[in-house]
Amino acid sequence: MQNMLLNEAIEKYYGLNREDIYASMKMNTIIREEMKLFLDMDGFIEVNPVIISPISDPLNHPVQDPWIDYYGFRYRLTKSMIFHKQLSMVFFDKIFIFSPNIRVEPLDRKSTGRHLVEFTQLDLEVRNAKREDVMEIAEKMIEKVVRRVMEEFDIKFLNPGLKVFKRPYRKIKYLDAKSEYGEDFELKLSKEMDEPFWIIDIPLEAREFYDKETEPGSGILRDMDLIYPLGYGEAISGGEREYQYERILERIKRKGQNPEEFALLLEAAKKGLYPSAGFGIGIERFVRFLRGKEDISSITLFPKKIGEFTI
Ligand code: ASN
Repeated sequence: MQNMLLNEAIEKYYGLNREDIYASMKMNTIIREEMKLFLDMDGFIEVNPVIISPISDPLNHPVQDPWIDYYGFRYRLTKSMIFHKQLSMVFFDKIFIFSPNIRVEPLDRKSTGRHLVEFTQLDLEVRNAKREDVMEIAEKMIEKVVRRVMEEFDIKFLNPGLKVFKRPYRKIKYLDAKSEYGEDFELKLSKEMDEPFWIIDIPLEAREFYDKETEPGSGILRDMDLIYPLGYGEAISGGEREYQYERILERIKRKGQNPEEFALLLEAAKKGLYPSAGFGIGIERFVRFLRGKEDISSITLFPKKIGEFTI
């Protein structure tokens, strides 16, 4: 069985269109290059990715939590470097990482076109920053990437709707969008718009415990998602962070999570974490959007597709 699947996977690999996969990987290279240039110029330090650790992002939806036996300890594979970003603020005031993430997503996400089990996000964090500061960074960085890509690429490799988007992007409150468009507001709005837009003030139940509440008990967070237009969906998620021990503990409990699982973060918070804000932007999703492709696995060399045996 395994051999049969492996043969199939190899057939598929050799069947890839050379010109097409080259364009995607070139796009991926340019995105990283421009992001790095932009962030270097803005005083950011690139730090190393963490692949395994006793602690990782719990996420807000049911995702398997794969782990390895690390000399008898349970080390998780990174789902996002959120906690390492917060910890890094002890030494740095602006950091970024090209961070490989593993998320064994539920099967019902198989047909979204924008989920890969293995992907890379450009994850960044800024000490003492507000949500609006990092939103501005995101918009400027995206503009730089789009300009370069439009210069460099033959139109046939680009999304026909691609242009330099007007800044600042529109901001829509989560609850307003939901009451106007219903549960499926994100996709509906994404299909309707031809410019990227922000969803802000996401309520607590729709997010992880680490994004900061506007004020204790408000139930609304100082966070945001960036949504691509033309139906491409979520690009970025991020926000300001809870950094005080009591607040983090309270938020973990409110989520019904086990504080012991986050002992490492809680211990650090007792010693003192800094306030910070940051976000992550998926590189493969950015390639998919810029290239105007339906399926994210078509722009990745060794895609790990949900529920599929791949190399
Ligand atoms: N990178 C995201 C953030 O900074 C977290 C995530 O990927 N879930 O908020």
